[in-house]
Amino acid sequence: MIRRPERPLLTRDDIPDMPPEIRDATSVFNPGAVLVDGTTHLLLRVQTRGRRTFLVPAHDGRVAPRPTVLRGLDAGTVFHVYDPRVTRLDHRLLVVTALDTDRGGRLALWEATGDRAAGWAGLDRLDFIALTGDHDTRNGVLFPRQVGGRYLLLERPNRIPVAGGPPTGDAVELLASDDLVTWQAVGPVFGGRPRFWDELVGPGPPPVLTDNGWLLVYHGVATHFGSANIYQAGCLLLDRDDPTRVRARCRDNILEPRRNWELAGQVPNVVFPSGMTMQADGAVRIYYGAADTCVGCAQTTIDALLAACGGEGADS
Ligand code: BMA
Repeated sequence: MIRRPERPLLTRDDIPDMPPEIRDATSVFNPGAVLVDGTTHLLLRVQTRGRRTFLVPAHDGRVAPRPTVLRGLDAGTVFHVYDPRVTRLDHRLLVVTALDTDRGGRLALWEATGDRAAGWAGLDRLDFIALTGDHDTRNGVLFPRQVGGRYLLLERPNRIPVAGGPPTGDAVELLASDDLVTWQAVGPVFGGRPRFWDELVGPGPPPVLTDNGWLLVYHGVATHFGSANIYQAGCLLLDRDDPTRVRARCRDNILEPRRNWELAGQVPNVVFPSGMTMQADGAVRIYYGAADTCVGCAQTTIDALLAACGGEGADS
């Protein structure tokens, strides 16, 4: 993967004040991404000095003047809505976000319903559709098409307690739905690999259908470095018709924190892939949060990612 640009794509300096919600933003990271009519639209996670979280649309270096309006959220007490993954499905833009609630982590599914003429692909307004369940979970992402007549979603339940922090997890699972509202568990998909780069795992951007199956970029966390967890990116291939079956999986990570802005920030040593677009020329762009502080972009190709699933070619 090649960082393009070499510097952060977006930093807090790119976030205009949006009083009363955002003044002098602290950080911008973990964006969703989607290509609409040739333009890459991002949905940014912006954090304030009050450690409040807002979603903000952006494209081509332009950032919307107002945070995304969230309508109809029905999930009790919600402290934060964060880490959006944007999926284009049948001409709809659907978004899965994590929720930080008084009962723990949940996943919410939304539809982008803003006025497209406003220029933000509808991402300036999200209408709540449903929670994916009532269990503690994070890192949800919707497939871009139905499989076997059903909608599919990957999630990473939070089943591992963490002293002094929210629980985490080392297993990604598949859910299915007929109507996007009620979700049923299908089964486990992949887990962490203890003692290696991806001990904890979570799905990243929406999976992409290739001739070899569903290509999924995910994040892995190495936890065996004392207090310094290292967040990296990797990829694997899931069976086209039965995405609970892993066909191939990278051995090495494909992107790891190496630049100063990935190594240092609110949370050090983090690259967190959350958006991915495929350009007409075959280039793949992966958008990621760096150190929970800014947004990076790294470029590769589908072929290079497939090769990495076969164990070849990590050089970044
Ligand atoms: C994960 C999520 C992400 C965050 C990452 C690193 O568990 O909370 O939002 O970027 O940790 O702090």
